[in-house]
Amino acid sequence: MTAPAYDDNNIFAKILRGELPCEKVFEDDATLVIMDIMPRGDGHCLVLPKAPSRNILDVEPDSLAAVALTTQRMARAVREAFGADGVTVQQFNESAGGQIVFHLHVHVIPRFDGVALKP
Ligand code: DGP
Repeated sequence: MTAPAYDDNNIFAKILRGELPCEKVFEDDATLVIMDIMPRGDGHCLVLPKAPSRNILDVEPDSLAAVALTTQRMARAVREAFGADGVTVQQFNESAGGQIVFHLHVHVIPRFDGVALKP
């Protein structure tokens, strides 16, 4: 099945273009990390590639590699910054896969023993 086309009117594309505000955590040539506006726990942030891709199904390898490296960097950073016991890394693809915003992003969420994520 052919993947749907990338729509550059999505919210994260607008944030990447500077048309909408965000709470920026980290940025390099290929990725941007922002705080999630609906956090499921303290320190919940999102890793975005700067290059347009809808999700894991259409992302280019270089962009995916950059996202993976930034995700690891953020997982280590939030564990340290929040004194977390663990880190949840989560990513959704297409509506059936739970995706709501159609620009690839990876959730990075600090976790604490005995503390459930907010729904
Ligand atoms: P999902 O595509 O299922 O991973 O859900 C989208 C996530 O993006 C959700 O956790 C809320 C977050 N989000 C939605 N709109 C915005 C926004 O305008 N700014 C930020 N920072 N996060 C957003």
